[in-house]
Amino acid sequence: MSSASYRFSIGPWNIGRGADPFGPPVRPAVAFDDVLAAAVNLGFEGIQFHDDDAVPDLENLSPSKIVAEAEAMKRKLDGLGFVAEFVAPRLWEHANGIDGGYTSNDPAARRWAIERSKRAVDVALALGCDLIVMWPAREGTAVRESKDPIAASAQMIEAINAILSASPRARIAIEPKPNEPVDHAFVPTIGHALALGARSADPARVGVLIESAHAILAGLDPSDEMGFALAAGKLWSVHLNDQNGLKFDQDKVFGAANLRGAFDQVRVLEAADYAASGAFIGFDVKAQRTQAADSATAHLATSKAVFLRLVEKVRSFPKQTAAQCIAARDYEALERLVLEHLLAA
Ligand code: XUL
Ligand code: MN
Repeated sequence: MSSASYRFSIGPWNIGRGADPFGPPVRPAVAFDDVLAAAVNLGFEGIQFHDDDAVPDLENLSPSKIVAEAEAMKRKLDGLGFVAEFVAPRLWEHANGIDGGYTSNDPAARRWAIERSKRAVDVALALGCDLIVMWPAREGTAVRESKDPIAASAQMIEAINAILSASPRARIAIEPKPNEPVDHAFVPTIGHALALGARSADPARVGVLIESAHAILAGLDPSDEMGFALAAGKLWSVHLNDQNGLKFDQDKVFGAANLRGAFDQVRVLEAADYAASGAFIGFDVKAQRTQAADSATAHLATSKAVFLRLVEKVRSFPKQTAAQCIAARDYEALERLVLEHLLAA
């Protein structure tokens, strides 16, 4: 079993303002420097970026100015002992991406999406990281007949190849999600993401980021999704969180809805020695709308504490007894063993 220690990462959007579709923000905006201060307090060493988290207003900057600003950000991170984990092109908030980026029906929007993604590669390299996270947010449909799924698949591969060709160092971690903001996404599961990667120009540079809630929204078990990716050497980041059934993307505290499911995710990460791979543990969790501003990082602290408690639970699990249950095919006894272990102080 792994003795390596885990590295944790945070994205600025994880300290949100409490807005939801039915109400405006309820907390003041958190300055990026305050996100870094929170990361220090929480013991997080990696920073996850959208391209415009790292270089605000990049749509209005020249490519050389974008790189200069990203380099300045890297100096700030270096000074505080942080590393950039990844950069994700934020296509879904821009007007050009209103009907999707890579799979938009508008060829000019598709060209924009690819150009912006190449700029995200520039930002990543200037920040000293090589990982691009592709969350294909609006790559899908609200009206099924509005797009051609065969063409969409080819367009996704075209975009992946364009990003790979931007730098021989660039790697892509696709973060699938089955719905929201679209009704049906073109890349809903890890299987879809890995299949696209396999069909790309350089499969060795395409992997995945698994978010627990996204797998649950697809009706899948996050730990099995992780196992599938780990078996292929493709799990390059995780967004651990939780989700209470099939509804809007809740980004709940890790383990808050299904502690046993969280245990199983930690179990598979431990079994694969994920920590030793150097990849980060991120928590894509959201502070509740009711939370006061001065304690709006509690959801991150709790997620990390639960994760570390579950690492201990996995390491202290009575594996020999479990193996005997399995050998005897006494899965009722195994069920009891797991539940007693989770309930034990
Ligand atoms: C959306 C989601 C995003 C990505 C990064 O559901 O998970 O936060 O992780 O943009
Ligand atoms: Mn996520």
